[in-house]
Amino acid sequence: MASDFHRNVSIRGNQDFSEIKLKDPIRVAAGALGVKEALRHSFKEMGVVRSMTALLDMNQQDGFSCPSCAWPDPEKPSKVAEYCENGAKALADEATTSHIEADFFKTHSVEELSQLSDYDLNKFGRIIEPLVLKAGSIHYEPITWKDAYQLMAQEFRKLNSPDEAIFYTSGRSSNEAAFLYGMFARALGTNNMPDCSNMCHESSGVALGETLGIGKGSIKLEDLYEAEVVIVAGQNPGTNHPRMLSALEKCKQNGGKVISINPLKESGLINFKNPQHLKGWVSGEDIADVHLPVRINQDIPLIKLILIKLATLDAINENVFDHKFLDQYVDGYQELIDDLKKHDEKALLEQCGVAKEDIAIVVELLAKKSKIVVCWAMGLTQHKNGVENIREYVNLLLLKGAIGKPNSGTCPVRGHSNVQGDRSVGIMHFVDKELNKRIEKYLGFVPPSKEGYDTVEAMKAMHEGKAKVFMCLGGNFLMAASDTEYTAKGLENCELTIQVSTKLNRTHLVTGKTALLLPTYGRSEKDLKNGKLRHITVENSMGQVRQSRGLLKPPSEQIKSEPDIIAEMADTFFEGKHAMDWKALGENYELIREKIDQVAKGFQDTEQRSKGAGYYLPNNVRELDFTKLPNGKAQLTINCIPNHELKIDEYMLMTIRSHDQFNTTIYGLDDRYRGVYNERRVLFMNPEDMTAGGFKKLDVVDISSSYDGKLRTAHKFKIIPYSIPRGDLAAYFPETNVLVPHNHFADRSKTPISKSIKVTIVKIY
Ligand SMILES: Nc1nc2c(c(=O)[nH]1)N[C@H]1C(S)=C(S)[C@@H](COP(=O)(O)OP(=O)(O)OC[C@H]3O[C@@H](n4cnc5c(=O)[nH]c(N)nc54)[C@H](O)[C@@H]3O)O[C@H]1N2
Ligand SMILES: Nc1nc2c(c(=O)[nH]1)N[C@H]1C(S)=C(S)[C@@H](COP(=O)(O)OP(=O)(O)OC[C@H]3O[C@@H](n4cnc5c(=O)[nH]c(N)nc54)[C@H](O)[C@@H]3O)O[C@H]1N2
Ligand SMILES: [Mo]
Repeated sequence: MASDFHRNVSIRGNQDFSEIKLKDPIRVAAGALGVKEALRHSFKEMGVVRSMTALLDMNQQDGFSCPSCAWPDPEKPSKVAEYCENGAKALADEATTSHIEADFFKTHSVEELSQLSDYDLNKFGRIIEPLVLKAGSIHYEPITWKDAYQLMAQEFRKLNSPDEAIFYTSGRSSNEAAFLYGMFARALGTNNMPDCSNMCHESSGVALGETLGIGKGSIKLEDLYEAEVVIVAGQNPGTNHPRMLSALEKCKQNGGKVISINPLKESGLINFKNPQHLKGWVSGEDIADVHLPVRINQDIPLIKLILIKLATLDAINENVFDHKFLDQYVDGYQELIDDLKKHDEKALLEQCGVAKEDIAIVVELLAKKSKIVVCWAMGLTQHKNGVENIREYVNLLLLKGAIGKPNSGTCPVRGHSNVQGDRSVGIMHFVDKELNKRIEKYLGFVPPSKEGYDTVEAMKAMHEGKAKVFMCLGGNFLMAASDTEYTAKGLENCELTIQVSTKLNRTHLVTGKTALLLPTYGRSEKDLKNGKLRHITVENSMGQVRQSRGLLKPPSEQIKSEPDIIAEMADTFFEGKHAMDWKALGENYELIREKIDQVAKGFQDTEQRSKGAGYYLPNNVRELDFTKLPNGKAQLTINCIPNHELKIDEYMLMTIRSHDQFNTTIYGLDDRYRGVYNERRVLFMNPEDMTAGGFKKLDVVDISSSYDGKLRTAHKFKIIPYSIPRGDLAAYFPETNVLVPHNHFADRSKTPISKSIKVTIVKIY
């Protein structure tokens, strides 16, 4: 019977080792090799003509916005292509000429496909027609769009409460798609809108909201050019945001200094050749002037120590901190200074693991300079104290008066290319009362006022059988979320899972009883409707909204745009009886943008203003307006020192990205910046720890975590000696997500603890 039918699908796929090769890490990021790699990948996936057409259009003002990261484009675009190796790879991955043909799933069952690795799954190419995996079947089969919409409507109608439906969003969707999607969830009656941001920069949003009154960064791209000091903490720009290196290079040419704070000496920060101009081809130079190899999750003791030393200098010479700024704009100065006095400098030094001499260099730099920017990413957010980490860096900026002024401020470097825009137009699990009022006024329905599930709660609800329908607008929830086994059970508990996707991934194989796989356009593709070329809008990491217009021919006529799919789904469900005219919105994005202007905060005349370089959304920090915060001031905060209490045989593991992946999409098996080729299941370990623990290079080990008495194991990883602080380990995400307990996450932001997992390792052979 279908009800007790269970598909025998694997959450791991193939775990055989390939022929690993180790070389010295390539320390020079980007440069000619980066360009060569980008072109090699593009030509292979897309062919020469399609590649060159697309690459030259990417990130130009009337072209399309890069589908890779959210780093902004320069105000004056360069004549040469404004792309990086990874942007080119992301593009090649989406615009690949490989397609999954109609009879592919007839011959390949989901059970069989799940035995393959994520890398192999991605290689099959684009999904080009809507597919259904019926209850009791192990083969996807084609379904008409009309029947797919009917099936969804039917399942939504069967729910006992709208809260049995969950709507996940990955961060690649356009503002238009995300807006319709978020409003559909609300019109159905739920705020169950987990998104990838919950696993990513949610800690930044919470920390910045509490201290500065807006959950976004405060700087514009140009601010970096003449900053005196840029701190890059917990971020690997050479791999994940390569275009940022050009901005750091400009900063250095203007005399600025760059400080890297990271357990690893990441390539790019250490050495960089700019492929955009001639000089870069010849001279590779270190971007970071100082590198502080902090131990994993010990940024708070490090920054506290720096603050204590600055406070000592300030007591002698009153212009180290900006007292005028502190008096006028900041709350909590005396409390913070009093708290700093309670800490023992020696203990802090020991805890952070950084050399005294290096800290002295940084203190001297910071004491003298006032135009300071802090950039960060997952190295700060994905810890139990992720919110506190960021607040501690904000303390530094506020004490120096480096907030809301030119060339100073906060720069949380976003991940997905439109993750910030999605939140701005209404993808959120929490309730924004002002937004709800505007929805009621301008969209004509009453949205729910009960908080919905975030990612962690969504996993739990599915696991406990409280959710019946799980829809994903992009992404790969199974592999991106923590605790893979736990999450898989949750997905399998659902009656219907719906994936709006471009490429095949494991969340398409480990599904609800019935599953829909709905193909959609990539960012680079032409969105033609009734002969008219449509464009979408996106918001970059610095709050700038601009248009994006694809130019490549989509791989099949059966593919639909995300707004089309959502609008048709809504129209079928409501049968035309809803205050919103879903059909009209799906056809005409200008109407969606009108609604966004009315409903989403800060959007105004988007149709016109998003042209060309686009426009900035309002940002109170840039105006030095803290009226929404207690006492109308920015907030200094007191943050506790993280205490991990590692047992004698325990290490601290961070799960990071290789140079050849975009999140769960694995482009290749090499990480040339870390010198590892042809293998991803590797564990980076300090050579002294290896000796102390009796491990040798390429020993194969199982890695286990044990939280709340539950043992979780990631099998078979090869040990690689690497320059990493003692006691710390690093391995790649998503292979190690099985180790991250679903119920351990950052306080208040609920971001999983993917960067500080306590583990033990056991040698297998
Ligand atoms: N090519 C490519 N580009 C991407 C992505 C991709 O997968 N591939 N992903 C996109 C997304 S969604 C995101 S969110 C970003 C992610 O961008 P990053 O945050 O740069 O990505 P991670 O690999 O997770 O790297 C985290 C960095 O933090 C350091 N780190 C870990 N723990 C700590 C700590 O406790 N303190 C400090 N100071 N540092 C620490 C690690 O050594 C590593 O250098 O990149 C985006 N861009
Ligand atoms: N252990 C550990 N876990 C992590 C992290 C970590 O550092 N460590 N990082 C976390 C972070 S920062 C993030 S952001 C999440 C990422 O989580 P997700 O956003 O859920 O994952 P992605 O791998 O980016 O999703 C890739 C899939 O998106 C689909 N796709 C690609 N482009 C499009 C498009 O244009 N439209 C649609 N509809 N679909 C598209 C493709 O089918 C592809 O397979 O993972 C998180 N998980
Ligand atoms: Mo992310």
